[in-house]
Amino acid sequence: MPVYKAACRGCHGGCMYLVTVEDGKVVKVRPDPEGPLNRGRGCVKGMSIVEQMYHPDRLLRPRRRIGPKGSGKWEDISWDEALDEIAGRFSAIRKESGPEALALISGTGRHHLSQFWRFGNVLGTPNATSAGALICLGPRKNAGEFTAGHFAGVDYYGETRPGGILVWGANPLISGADGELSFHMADALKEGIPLVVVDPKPNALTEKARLWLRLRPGTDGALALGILHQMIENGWYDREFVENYTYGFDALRERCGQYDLKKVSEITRVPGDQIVEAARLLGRELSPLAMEWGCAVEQSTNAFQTCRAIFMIPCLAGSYDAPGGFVESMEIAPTADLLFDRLDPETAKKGLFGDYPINDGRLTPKLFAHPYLTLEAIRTGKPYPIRALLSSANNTLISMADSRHSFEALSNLEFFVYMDFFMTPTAELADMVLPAALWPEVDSIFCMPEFGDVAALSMRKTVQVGECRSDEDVFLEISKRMGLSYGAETQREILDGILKELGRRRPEYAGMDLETFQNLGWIAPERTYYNYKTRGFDTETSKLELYSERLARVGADPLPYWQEPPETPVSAPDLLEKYPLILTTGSRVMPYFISNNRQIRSLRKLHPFPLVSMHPETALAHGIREGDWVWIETARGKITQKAKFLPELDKDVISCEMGWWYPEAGAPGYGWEESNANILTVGAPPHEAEGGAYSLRALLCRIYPNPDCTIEARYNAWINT
Ligand SMILES: Nc1nc2c(c(=O)[nH]1)N[C@H]1C(S)=C(S)[C@@H](COP(=O)(O)OP(=O)(O)OC[C@H]3O[C@@H](n4cnc5c(=O)[nH]c(N)nc54)[C@H](O)[C@@H]3O)O[C@H]1N2
Ligand SMILES: Nc1nc2c(c(=O)[nH]1)N[C@H]1C(S)=C(S)[C@@H](COP(=O)(O)OP(=O)(O)OC[C@H]3O[C@@H](n4cnc5c(=O)[nH]c(N)nc54)[C@H](O)[C@@H]3O)O[C@H]1N2
Ligand code: SF4
Ligand SMILES: [Mo]
Repeated sequence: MPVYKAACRGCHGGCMYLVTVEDGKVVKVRPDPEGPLNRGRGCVKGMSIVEQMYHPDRLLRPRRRIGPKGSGKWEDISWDEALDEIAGRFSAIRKESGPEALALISGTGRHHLSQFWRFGNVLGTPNATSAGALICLGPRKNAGEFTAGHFAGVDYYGETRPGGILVWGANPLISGADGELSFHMADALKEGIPLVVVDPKPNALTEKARLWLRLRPGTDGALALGILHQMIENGWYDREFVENYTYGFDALRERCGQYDLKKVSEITRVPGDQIVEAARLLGRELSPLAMEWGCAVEQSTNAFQTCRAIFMIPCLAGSYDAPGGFVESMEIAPTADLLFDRLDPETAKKGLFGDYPINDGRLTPKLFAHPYLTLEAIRTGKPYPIRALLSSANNTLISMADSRHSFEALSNLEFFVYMDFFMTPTAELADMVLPAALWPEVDSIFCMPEFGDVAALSMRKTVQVGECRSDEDVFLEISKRMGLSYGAETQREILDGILKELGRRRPEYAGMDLETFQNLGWIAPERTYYNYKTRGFDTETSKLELYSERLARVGADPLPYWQEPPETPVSAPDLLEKYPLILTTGSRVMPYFISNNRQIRSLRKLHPFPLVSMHPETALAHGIREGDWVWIETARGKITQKAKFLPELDKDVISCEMGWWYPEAGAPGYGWEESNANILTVGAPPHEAEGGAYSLRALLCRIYPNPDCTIEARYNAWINT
C-alpha cells in the first residue's frame, strides 16, 4: 500500500504525516517520526482527517441554489457549469460596474492564501479582504517588520534552549501553531523553562509560570510600555545592543516615561511590584528570552502599537536572533507571486481600505480592504455597490465581528459564491457553493514565513475525494474562463516557480524538482543567528527601529502608545449599570480550528459545548451554577454558553468561546445565532488608527441563567446517530 509524506493543515500547520492509501482511499494516517517540526507527534484534529474526508455531509460537488436565498434548497451541478456561470457573471459585473464591484473574502492562513490575493489582483479588484489578518497576525507581523524588518519566533529547534519564554495573550499549548507547534511549549514546560505569562484568565501555563500578570482585558499596550519603562530606568536591558543596533532609544525612553508604575498599575490592575519583577525577569534574568504571543493583543483598537511595544521587550533584552531566543524568520520558501502589478492604479485607489495607512498602500505595498467596510458597502451600496462576492475559507457569519451585520450584508448580494468542505450557515446565504479539497488532497509547498520557521514542507495530493478541488485551482480556472491571465497555466507551474526561487535563496537546493521535494517530504536548512550583526537590520536605518521615521512620514505615531478600548468600564461608564462585566471572546480549544470541525463526532465528543468562564462568586450572585447554560448579553444581542467556574479570574471578567454553530441543528441556520460570540461584538468604527483593527477582547456584558436551553438535548439526539 502506498504511504505518502504529507504536511497536515488541520491548523496553521506544520506536522508531517504518513498517509496510507488503499484502493484510492486514505485508510490511515500517522504522525511522521521524522517530521522536522513534530517528530512523530500530532493532535486530535490531524488524527481525525479520515473521518473528515469521508464524512457523509462533506460537500462533494458544486451546487447551485434553487429556492429563495437561505431556503436550504440546492441542486448539484457540474464544475463546467459552475465555473462558466461564475466567469460569465463576474465578467459582466466587471464590465458594467468595474472590477471593484467584485469582492473576495477569506480567513486565516490556509494553503491557498497567497493565491487568494493573487486572484484579487488578476480580477483587478482592490476589494480582497479577510476576517483574520487585521485582527490576527497582521499587527504582529507588521510590528516585526516595522521594527526589525522581519517577524520572529521562538527558537525551540537549536542547541541552545530558551532561558525563558514570555507568553503574551496566547495559549500555545492549545493554539499552536500560531507561533510554533504546541508540542514545543509542552516540552519547554517539562524542562522547566521559566515562563512569564500575560493573560487575564488562568490556564495550564499561568499555573506553572514564574510570574503571571493578570491584567484587565484590553490594557496590554499600557502594560508593555510600563514594563519597557522599568527595563529602561533600571538598566535591565542589553546596553551594547541598544547602543550599536537601535534607532530612537532616547525617544522611546521619553515615551515610556509617560507610563510610570502607578499609572500603569491603575490602568492594568497589575500590582506595581509585579510589573517591576516582570521587567527584571524579562530584561535581565531570563536569557535568552523567547516570546510566544497571540491574537489577544491584536483584537483591539490599539493592535499595531501594542504589538510594537511588546515586540521591543525581547529585543531590548538582547535576545533578537540570539540562539535560543526570539529568532528572525528564515523565509525559506517564497509564497506564490501576488501579481500586484495587475491592479490598475486608478482602480486600486477605490479600495475599501478605510483611512488606514497599513491597508491603503501608504505603508506597505500590499493592499487590504477592510472586512467590515467591505461588508458595509455590500449592505448599503455605499460608497459604491459591491455586486458579487467570492468567499473562500471563511465562515463569515461566525468569525467576523458583528454577525447580524454580516447576515444583512451577505443577504444583500447579487451573486455570492462560497467554497468550503461542508455546508455552513454562511454557505446557506450563497448562490453557489463549491467543494474544497482537504489537506491530503492538495499539492502545495508550505512554509511558515510568519513564525520562526525552520522547514519547507510538502503538502501532497494523495487521493481524489468526490469532485473536490483546491481553492487555488478554482481561482486559476475562473481566471482562464474570464480570459484573464493568471500568470501560469497550471498549479504545477506555480509550484515549480516556488522551488526555483527556493533554490535561488538556498543554493544547496537549486535544481530540485517537485517529485524530489515531495519524496523528501521537507527541506530544513541550517539556521544562522545574529544576522543583523553582519548585514544590519532590514530597515531604512539598518537599525532596529524603536522610533520609526516611516510611520512618522504618514502621520502615524512613530513610537508605541496605548489607548483605552472604546467599550470598557473606563471609556463607557454609562453602560456599566446595564452591562457591568468585562467580556473577552476567543480562547481556543484543542479539537476545533475556529469554526471548523463541529460536525466531526470524534472531535465534538471531546468538547461538546461552548464554555463561558466566570468567577464562582459572580456566578452565584447571578443565580448561576457550574454547568448551567447562561445568557451572555451585550448592547448588540445575546448568546448562550455553558458556565465554567474559574476562581482565579477577576470577578468582573467573563471569557467566552468563539467559533460556535451547530451542524446538528440543520439547514439553513445551523443555530448560528445561539452561541456565536460575534453576535456580541462590534465591527464598526472606531477602529485602530493604523490598520483598522476592532476590539473582540474588551467589551461590556451582563450574564443571567438560561434554564430553557435545548442545545444539549438536540446534541444528545444527534451525537450517536
Ligand atoms: N486548536 C486550535 N488552535 C488554533 C485555533 C483554534 O481555533 N483552535 N485558532 C488559530 C488562530 S486563527 C489563532 S489567531 C490562534 C489564536 O491563539 P491564541 O492567540 O492563543 O488565542 P486565544 O486562545 O483565543 O486567546 C489566547 C489567550 O488570550 C487571553 N486573553 C483574552 N483577552 C485578553 C487580553 O485582553 N489580553 C491578554 N493579554 N490576553 C487576553 C485568553 O484568556 C487566552 O488565554 O490559534 C490558532 N490555533
Ligand atoms: N469573537 C471573536 N471572533 C474572532 C476571533 C476571536 O478570537 N473572537 N478570532 C479571529 C481570528 S484570530 C481569525 S484568524 C478569524 C478566522 O476566521 P476564519 O479563518 O474565516 O475561520 P472560520 O470562520 O472558521 O472559517 C473557516 C471556514 O473555512 C473552511 N476551510 C478551512 N480550510 C479551507 C480550505 O482550504 N478551503 C476552503 N475553501 N475552505 C476551508 C472551514 O471549513 C470553515 O468553514 O476569526 C476571527 N474571529
Ligand atoms: S497540530 Fe496542527 S498540523 Fe499538527 S496534527 Fe494538529 S492540526 Fe495537524
Ligand atoms: Mo487567527
